[in-house]
Amino acid sequence: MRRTLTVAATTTFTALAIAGTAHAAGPVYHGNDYGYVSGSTVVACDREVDGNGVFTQVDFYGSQATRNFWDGTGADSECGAYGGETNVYAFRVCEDHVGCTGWYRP
Ligand SMILES: [Ca+2]
Ligand SMILES: [Ca+2]
Repeated sequence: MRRTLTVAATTTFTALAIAGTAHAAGPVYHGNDYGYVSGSTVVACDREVDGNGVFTQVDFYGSQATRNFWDGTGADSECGAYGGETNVYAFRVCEDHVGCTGWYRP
């Protein structure tokens, strides 16, 4: 009985750690870089000319693996946009070699 209770508590803590941050009303910024999820579209925008790529990392509902959606063109006027991504649970914006924001709900 004691063992069962411990496992349940750990699972709850993990869920809160991922979903506990604020919901995103607009783009989530990492410095000048940003990303967001709008409907079924995932967007990543690299706005810093520094050699570090930018991607929006998406966590999906269920057992679907977490995936990275890159701004494949670097810091220019175009962002990376990927349609048809349903089932998004949470996302964060990451700068390669630097780090990521916290997780946000779309
Ligand atoms: Ca950059
Ligand atoms: Ca770009």
